[in-house]
Amino acid sequence: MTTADLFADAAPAGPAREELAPGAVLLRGHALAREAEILAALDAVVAAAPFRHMVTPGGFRMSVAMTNCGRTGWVTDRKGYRYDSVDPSSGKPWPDLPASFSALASGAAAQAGYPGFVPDACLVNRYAPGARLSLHQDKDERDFAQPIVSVSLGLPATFQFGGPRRGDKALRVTLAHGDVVVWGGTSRLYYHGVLALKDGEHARLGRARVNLTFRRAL
Ligand code: MD3
Ligand code: FE
Repeated sequence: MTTADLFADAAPAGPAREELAPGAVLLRGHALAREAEILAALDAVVAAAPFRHMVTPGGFRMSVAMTNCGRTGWVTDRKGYRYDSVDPSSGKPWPDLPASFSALASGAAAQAGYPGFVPDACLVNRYAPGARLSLHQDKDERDFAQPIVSVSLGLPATFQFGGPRRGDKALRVTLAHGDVVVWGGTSRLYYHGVLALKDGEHARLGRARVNLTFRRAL
């Protein structure tokens, strides 16, 4: 038995740290070390604030189902996009950010070169087969100098990211269970989206992809 054999199961598929765009760092498999803790915390968040399909200001029902945890959460309805401390479905505050979520996000940000990142919001996106997120910018946060940390769980998805203008040529990258991407610096305002999820079965999450998006919103 060689050292390579011992680590065969734990080794990420590509390089551990990959620069996708200026200021954007992909940490392949970074969330796997805390997988059980993260999935248990996710179950507790979803039990307290169930997934729902929100409506865009233009009146379209989003194919991605969403919920939030943290001091504030991202919401959309006919009135617009915004952060709100209250879950509009229940009238109660969003569940607290689990300690395991905060530790994962802060640790990944530090490893990517953004020390001192403390998220106050976690948007949880659930994709069923066919669900997609069209090209957009994240502009509802107060301080664009703060990075965004994204954690992919469940089925793999094709993530698309371009540049600062909608028409900029977009690159594609597959994000798999446990992959973490930190978007900071110049890439923070890049257009990005997720192509329609391909059907499949994931050992832990079934026919779904879940993405945790950590932000400093306020
Ligand atoms: C690149 N979510 O919730 S996370 C979103 O996979 C969102 O659910 C996607 O885009 C998802 O707004 C992508 C990766 C991500 C998040 C924010 C970014 C990439 C980003 C901000 C700037 C550039
Ligand atoms: Fe986004």
